[in-house]
Amino acid sequence: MSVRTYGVTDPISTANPTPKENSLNDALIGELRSRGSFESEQATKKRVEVLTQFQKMVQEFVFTVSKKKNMSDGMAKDAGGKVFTFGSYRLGVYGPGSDLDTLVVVPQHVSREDFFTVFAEIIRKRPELEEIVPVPDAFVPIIKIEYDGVPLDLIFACLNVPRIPLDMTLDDKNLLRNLDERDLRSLNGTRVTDEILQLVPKPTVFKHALRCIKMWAQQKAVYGNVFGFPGGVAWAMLVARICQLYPNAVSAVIVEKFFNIYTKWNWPQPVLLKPIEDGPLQVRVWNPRLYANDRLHRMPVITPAYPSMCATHNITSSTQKVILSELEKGAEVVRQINLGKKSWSDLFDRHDFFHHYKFYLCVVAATVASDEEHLKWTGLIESKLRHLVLKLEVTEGVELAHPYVKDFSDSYVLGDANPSDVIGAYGTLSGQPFLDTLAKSDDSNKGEKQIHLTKLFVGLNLQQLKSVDGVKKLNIQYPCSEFYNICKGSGFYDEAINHINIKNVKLVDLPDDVYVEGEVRPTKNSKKRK
Ligand code: 3AT
Ligand code: MN
Ligand code: MN
Repeated sequence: MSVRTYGVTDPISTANPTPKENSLNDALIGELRSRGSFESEQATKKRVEVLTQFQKMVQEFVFTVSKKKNMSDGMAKDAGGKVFTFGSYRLGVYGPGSDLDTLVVVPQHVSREDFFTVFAEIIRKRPELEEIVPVPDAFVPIIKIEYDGVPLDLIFACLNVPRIPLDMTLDDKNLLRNLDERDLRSLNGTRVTDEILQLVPKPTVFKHALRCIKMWAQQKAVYGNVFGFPGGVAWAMLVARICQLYPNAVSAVIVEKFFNIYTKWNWPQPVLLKPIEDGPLQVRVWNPRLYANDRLHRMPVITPAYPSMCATHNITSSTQKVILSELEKGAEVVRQINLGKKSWSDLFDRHDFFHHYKFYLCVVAATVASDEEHLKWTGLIESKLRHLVLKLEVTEGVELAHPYVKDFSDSYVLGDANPSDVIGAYGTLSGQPFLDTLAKSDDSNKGEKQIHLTKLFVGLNLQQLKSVDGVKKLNIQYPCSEFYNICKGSGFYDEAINHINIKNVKLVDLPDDVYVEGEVRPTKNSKKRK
């Protein structure tokens, strides 16, 4: 039995699992396994090997730069260098499709520029390297690679110390003194995940419960920070808090309590894993008493590592309603599972987003230029989508604006077609015949002029607008034009190649590709609507 108290209150119950709970837990893990949540032992061994190789490459990198700075062999060797991980791998909830999120930590005399030149050169020499995309100008500068079949996200942090030994840890907040903002951001991922793991009583129980919650959230389309839902780290902290409250429970019980507790949670009371700490930096720590902005957070989930931040600041009034409604449904399913009337697989039923609403908005982003140009443009638009949602939420007649957490993309050969005709047809069922007259991009027509298209959806719940002389029409022109202004004013926008357009799409006019295999699309005659 665990004796230490984890978290900001005493536990609710320290009971050990009953035989029934143990068997429910076995069933849960079996269900996760059959849905492909876990990767094979061999694939995991491969990840460990790749990390070992990168540890060596990082030491070679630091050694090379140190020698260039005229250090002796001994000093250059002692300068060290170390890889840390973060993301799903570090949390122990990675699957076959996961990448390896890796942080490279180096001593003070090695620069970010060295990372993108000297270190990139060391990687490029390896025969295992399949692809490398350095993105030095990103908010968190990154080198994305594919190495021996494993995708890696490599980020970089330089600490204000002369040596980074192999037993180095990142928990000391004094390490953050006098660091560059980019180094601080890079360190944050590892520092947060490391703390979360230290703050849960039983890591394995936590990991299995989190796998379940992640799978549920993904199936219900309530996973994704950019779109206004909790992301991986936020869901992890939400699960971790339940683990603290039930330190001896098995994962199945954690999942049950998760739904019971968060459906009753007194939002905006924050979810904390430990008391918020002060620290040595001139940076803001989350504090709703001090900062008006922090008081706006609807479902605050606070990161434990200094400087504590709200991981869920993107949640809007609509996405909160959607999350709470899914939590309610989850609580009911779990209740039925406990009664033996349902099984875990019922918890993972796919959402009905593309059946549920009468009206949708379809945001179409298009680029008549390279794939990379389009990627930049859609990245921007996705990151701004929640501003459209926020504007819609305060529009008269809109009860709910529900953003979908995934985009859909296509590329065509433009030929003689007019981009605005293509964009006009894109995103609807009725526009498909016109699109079918164009050739889809493939390897054979790469030299011809291409149009790349991406669509995003927002489901709308509308209330009838009554005015003195009858029913008023909903006017979404204002939120849409505001959204266009945000996107076009962003510095990413290139008038010559980028386009953005929002259209109303009725349920029966949704395009076919939003439905997955085996899903029957709604038609005019199928009157089934909730
Ligand atoms: P997978 O198993 O890899 O799908 P994950 O939780 O590891 O799930 P990611 O690899 O996408 O997800 O992200 C890992 C962390 O990297 C999460 C977040 O702290 C950080 N991160 C991801 N995308 C961004 C971004 N665009 N900007 C800043 N930080 C990011
Ligand atoms: Mn990852
Ligand atoms: Mn990643």
